[in-house]
Amino acid sequence: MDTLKTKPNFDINNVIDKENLAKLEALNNKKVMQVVNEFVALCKPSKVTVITDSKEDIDYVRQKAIEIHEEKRLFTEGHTIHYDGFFAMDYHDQARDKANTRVLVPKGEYMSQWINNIDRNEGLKEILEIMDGCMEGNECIIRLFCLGPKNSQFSILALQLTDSLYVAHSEDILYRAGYEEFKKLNGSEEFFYFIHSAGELVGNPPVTKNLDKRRIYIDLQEGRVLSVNNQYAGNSLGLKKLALRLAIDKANNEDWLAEHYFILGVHPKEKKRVSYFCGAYPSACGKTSTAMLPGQSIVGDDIAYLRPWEDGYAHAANIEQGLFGIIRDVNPEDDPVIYDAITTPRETIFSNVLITEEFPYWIGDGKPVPKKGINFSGKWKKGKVDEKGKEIPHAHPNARYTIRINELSNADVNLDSPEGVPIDGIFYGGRDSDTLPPVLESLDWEHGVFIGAAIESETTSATLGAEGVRRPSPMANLDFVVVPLGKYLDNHRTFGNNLKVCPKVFATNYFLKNKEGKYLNGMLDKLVWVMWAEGRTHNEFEAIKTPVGFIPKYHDLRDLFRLYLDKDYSKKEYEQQFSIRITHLLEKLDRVEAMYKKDKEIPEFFWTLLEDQRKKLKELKEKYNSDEISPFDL
Ligand code: SPV
Ligand code: MN
Repeated sequence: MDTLKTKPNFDINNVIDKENLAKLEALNNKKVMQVVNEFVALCKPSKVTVITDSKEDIDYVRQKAIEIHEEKRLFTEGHTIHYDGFFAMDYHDQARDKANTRVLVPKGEYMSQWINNIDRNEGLKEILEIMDGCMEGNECIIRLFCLGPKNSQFSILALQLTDSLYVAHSEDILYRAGYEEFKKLNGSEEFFYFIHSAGELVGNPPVTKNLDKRRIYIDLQEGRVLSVNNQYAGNSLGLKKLALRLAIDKANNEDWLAEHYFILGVHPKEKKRVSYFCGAYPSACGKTSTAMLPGQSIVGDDIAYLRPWEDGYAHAANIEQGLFGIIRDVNPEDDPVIYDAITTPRETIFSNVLITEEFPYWIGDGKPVPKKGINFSGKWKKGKVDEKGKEIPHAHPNARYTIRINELSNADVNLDSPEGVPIDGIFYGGRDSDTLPPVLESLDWEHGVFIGAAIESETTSATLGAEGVRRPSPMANLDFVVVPLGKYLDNHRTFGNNLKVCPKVFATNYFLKNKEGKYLNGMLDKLVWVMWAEGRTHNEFEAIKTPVGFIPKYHDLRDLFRLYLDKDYSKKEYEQQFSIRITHLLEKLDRVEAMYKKDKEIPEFFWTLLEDQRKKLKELKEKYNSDEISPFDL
């Protein structure tokens, strides 16, 4: 490690002018001043600028991002392009860095082995050394936001220091302004804070140079996250996945939920009602396409807080107000709403796509791939390879767009409601070629927690390594859970059990295949599963009880396919999709058992449910003397 570059007697007054200092002092918050003093002294920017909720201040951020080349204007009004660091196809800053994101755990505290962690003292020493002088020569932007709707039980305030104008600008699109909210704190220390630095930059556009010193350390004790040497939003934006981790810790100590959920408004045809659903899906398992189902409304696509409400329901709020969405495969046919929003004039940040003649191109946009342009690797032309000879695609597979949800034609009317929305159901979706049917309902809330805990996703040809390997992904939240898994599952259990109106829980699987490896469902069929679930939350359909949950009856699905997709749904299709595959289900239980056995203090209800399902599946097998039982026989 280099020797520390600490300048003795660093005086913040040399880098902040009177006007900016006055903006900070107007917050009347000692802790804000203390955090700013401490980290400005450590990071040593040459200038400190405080951004209030005023239009002038926010415009300043937009302008500065362009001025320092972290963003560049495109042809369409409001559109800009930002690039994250790229040195080679396997060495870049184009995605979340799981290996270097760690929870700081105080000595003697237990942490699940599934959660990447480091001794708190050791981790703090390491990252504070890396951060010493990390903003030298750069401007530090101070921003204040509100996670969740304002003036609400959901609201949590957040202070962000960053030297990335792209970060400060993205947060403006994605989060609710909070400068005025901080004043209402009356000096309270109840807020999260995030210190971020892109570190030393190279090139034009300027990108993080020292990716080997990229660190994202989560300090639960202080309610803060320190993040350095990165720009990619999933690593850099305090309010996104970094705040989710702090919120999970807080929620698990206060009996509410902070989850990696979308929030969807479901509007059944011929009924005058809307029912709200949350959903958690591991990546590439259909989360966005479910949140954006045609004819429905979106509250959020990534992170939700859930709290018990006076009406007996759990209410959920989107802690964000924008989308940081994967742009791959957004085209007029598959995703018309988003495509329309990001190809017309409005404030939109594109990241890591190809630019030719000031227009963006991405994988799966439905257009011919341009022969050349500028992309995340600099000047690009077809056939370009990295230093190891690996072909560089025209746009990165994880390229993104950043927009406000209220710009979408399917934005839900309750997007900013301080009450959130009452939740009727929760979906857990995985990727599984041969085990679970396309939809099933849990036997009760606790079994629903089990279903969420047992989500698995199969690897696909899109990632390196063997195909079809199942990875556990509890609540699609494992990357973000910062409390031991046993505590997390128990918090889910008590949360639901204490509600007067408990959400129904559903498992979905859009990826079931037949023996020849062909998908058994069409892309749009998920609308039918969602509508069946919605009906179930209103006691409208009967169901068949199996050891692993309730499955739909044929005639209900037949009617729903007719009503929503104008499609004939045959008995044969139903039978193929909804048969109970005993051996596969037992093998899944074995994998779940093996994973959780490695952890301490997994609650008893979890093991009881596991054993109960195992026993009943075996009984079923004996009774029918068959390994695959048709739903018509049940
Ligand atoms: C995810 O990876 O779950 C995302 C994008 O939503 S990121 O901001 O990288 O977390
Ligand atoms: Mn996410």
